[in-house]
Amino acid sequence: MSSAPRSDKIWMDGELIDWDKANVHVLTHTLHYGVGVFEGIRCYKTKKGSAIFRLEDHTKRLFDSAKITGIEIPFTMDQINEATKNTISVNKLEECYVRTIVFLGDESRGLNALNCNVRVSIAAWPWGAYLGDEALSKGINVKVSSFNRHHPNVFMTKSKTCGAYVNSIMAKTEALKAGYDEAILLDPYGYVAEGSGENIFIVRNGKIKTPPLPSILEGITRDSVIRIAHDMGIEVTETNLSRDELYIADEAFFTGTAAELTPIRAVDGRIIGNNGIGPITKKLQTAYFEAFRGETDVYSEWLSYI
Ligand code: PPE
Repeated sequence: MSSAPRSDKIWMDGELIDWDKANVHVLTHTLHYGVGVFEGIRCYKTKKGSAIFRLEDHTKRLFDSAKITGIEIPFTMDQINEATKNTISVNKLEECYVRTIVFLGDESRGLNALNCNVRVSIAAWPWGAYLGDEALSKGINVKVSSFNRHHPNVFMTKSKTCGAYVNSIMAKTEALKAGYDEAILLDPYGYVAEGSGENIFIVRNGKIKTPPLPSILEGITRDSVIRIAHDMGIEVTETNLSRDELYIADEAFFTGTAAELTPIRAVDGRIIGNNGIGPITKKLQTAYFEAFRGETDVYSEWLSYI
């Protein structure tokens, strides 16, 4: 049996079933063509119990992804929100990662997907630091990928489409095999886009810059960090970043549900700042962690208690 983290029950098409019974047929349409959409969500332990971070925003993005991809989800947003909470509570998980996926069944062969059933599953499992235990405190070593991010008219970049992640996985695999921790992908025009599963920020001369939306996923952590930085009075500009601007940044970091707020300590062998976590990155990381742990009242609307 796999040693990957797991739990007891998975919500599938409206019912909670045993983890080992949550299977699909080999002719499931999404397995062949990647037409499906998903979400990654985290739930954290707080003083007032476990709380899901920005659940409603993740569910809204799931429905937006489905709309973009042309899939009609056979549940309401409220039903998905409730099912997410139930999946966490039935598995008695205090802290976990939630993977919701909308996929197409095995009712038709070939590219015509119109007759396939739309299926939904929600799984949750304990998941620690995404990029390794030391990543959050010491930073990671990254490489600009030889693969580019999608043009918005090739893959819809606002949708978390399953098949789009072939591009991310090729970039990640290339980076890992070359001895790096993660990849940064440039957009089709040559500007910095994002990590394989993270948005990216740099700090230069006390100001924060992050790539604009067209070629990237509209990250919920990205949005949270922009709000936190504004609230701290730090300027954030959404602007094109060139590869060499990464090299001369004072600080750089990734944001994502899985990666949380991970400092970048080197890019393509160039040390960034102090080769660890920079002071502004540290301040933002602390504030972000306090927000999801329910320690800051101003961000309490981001938490959905189980
Ligand atoms: N860009 C990409 C390409 C991406 O996949 C993610 C999330 C982000 C940016 C950040 O988005 P957000 O989580 O809303 O802040 N990547 C998810 C999947 C990771 C995986 O290994 O699978 C995640 O972080 O859950």
